Amino acid sequence: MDAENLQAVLVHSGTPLISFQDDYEYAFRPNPHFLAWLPLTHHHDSALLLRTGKKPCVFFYQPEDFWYLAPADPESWWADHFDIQRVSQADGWRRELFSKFNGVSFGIRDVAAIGDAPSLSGSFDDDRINPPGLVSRLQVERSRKTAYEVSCIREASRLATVAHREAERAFREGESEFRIHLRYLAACEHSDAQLPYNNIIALNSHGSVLHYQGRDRVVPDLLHSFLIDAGCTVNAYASDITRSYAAHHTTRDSDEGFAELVSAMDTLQQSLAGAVRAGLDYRLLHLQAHREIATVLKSFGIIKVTAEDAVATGLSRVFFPHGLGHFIGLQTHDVAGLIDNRGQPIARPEEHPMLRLTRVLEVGNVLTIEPGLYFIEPLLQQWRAHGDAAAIDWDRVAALKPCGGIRIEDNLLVTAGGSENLTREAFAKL
Ligand SMILES: [Mn+2]
Repeated sequence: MDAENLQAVLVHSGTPLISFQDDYEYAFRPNPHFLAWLPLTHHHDSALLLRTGKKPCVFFYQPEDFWYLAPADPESWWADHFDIQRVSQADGWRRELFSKFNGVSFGIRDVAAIGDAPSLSGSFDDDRINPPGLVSRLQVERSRKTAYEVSCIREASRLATVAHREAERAFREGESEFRIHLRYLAACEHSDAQLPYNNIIALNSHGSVLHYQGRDRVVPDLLHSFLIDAGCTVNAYASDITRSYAAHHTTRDSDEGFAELVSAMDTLQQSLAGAVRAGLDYRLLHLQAHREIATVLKSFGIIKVTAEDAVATGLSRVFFPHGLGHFIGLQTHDVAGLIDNRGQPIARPEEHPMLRLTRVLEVGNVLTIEPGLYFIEPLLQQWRAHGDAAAIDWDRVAALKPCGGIRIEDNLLVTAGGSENLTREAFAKL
C-alpha cells in the first residue's frame, strides 16, 4: 500500500450474476483476491478492508431473507483474525467505509478497490478500481503459496484421486460418460458448481477434443480409451488432475499399441515432473516436452521424420498443441504465470502461444505438468493440406484415431530440495 500510495484497500467478494430478463442466478464464484484472505467460498457482497498496521476488517453480509439460506455466522478458526462488522444490506460496506470508520475517514483517492462488483464503480474513481500496479503485486504474492494454501491444495489433490479411482472403476464397468461423471461427483461429494472447472470425461475419440464437454448418455459399442481431466476444491483451492486409460482387450494387437503409448507418455510425464525445481525456466521444460513427445511419435512409427525435424517444422504441435502446464491455486489457471516479480510480461517461446507459464520457478510455486499426445482431426487435416504430408504415417494415425488422445497431469509443489508431486503421493496412498 505504501508503494502504491494507498491508505487502504477494499477487496469485494463479488455480486451474483443474473441471467437476462430472468431471476435465475448463475453459480457464484467469489473474487479470488478475496478468497486469498478468507475461506468464504460462497459469500457474495461481503468486503474486506485492509489498512496498514490494523487488524483486517470484514464487512460480513448477512441479509435477513426467507428465500435463501443466510450465510452462517463466522467461524472462530478464521474469524478470530478479523474485525467482523456485520451488514444486512448488499452495499452496507459503502456506508461503513466512507463514514468515519474507527476514527479514520478516508479520502476517495486514498483507497483502492479490488473486484468486479458493479457497486464498486460509482464508489471509487475508475483508476482506483483494480489498479494494475497493485493487482500485479498481489498476483506475484499469490504465486508463493503459504503452508495453509499448500495444505488446502494437498487435500484437494487427495480428494480428487479418490474420485479419479471411482471414475476409472466406472469406466471398467462399461458406464457412459454421463454416469462416470456422476460417480466422480458422488465419490468426492462435490456438486458441479463446487468443481474447480468443468470435468472432462471423454471416451474414445472424444479424448481428442481438448475441452470436451459432451457427457454422452450412450455407451459406445466398442470401448477403446478413457481420458478424464477433473479436480476438486478445498476452501476454494483447486487440484487439476488428468489420467488416460486404454480399454482392456482380449487381443494384444487391438488398438495398435495404444496401451503401450499411454505407458510411454506416463514415463515421459514423470521424467518432466522430476525436472521441476527452483531456478528452472518453465519455457525450457515446455520445449523439452516437445522433443520428448516427438521421440515417442517416432518410436511408435506415427511420424516418419526425426524428432528434431518434427519439432523444427512444427509437426510436434499437431500432436501436442497446448502448453505443458500452469500455476494452480485459487484459480485452476492461477495468476502470475506470465509476469516477472516486477509485474513485467515474460514472452512465450515463439510459435507457442498457448503456454500459460513462462516464469523461472521459485520455492512455494504450485504448478501442473501435463504433456499430451492427441489425434485431432482438424490439426491433422491442416497439416495434410499445408505441411509435409509424407512426414506422417497416415495408416498408423487412422488405426489410433479411435483412441482420441492421451494427457497425464499432476500437481507439483516447488520445494527447497526440488519438488513434491502432490498427485502421485495421493494416488500411492489410496
Ligand atoms: Mn491443467
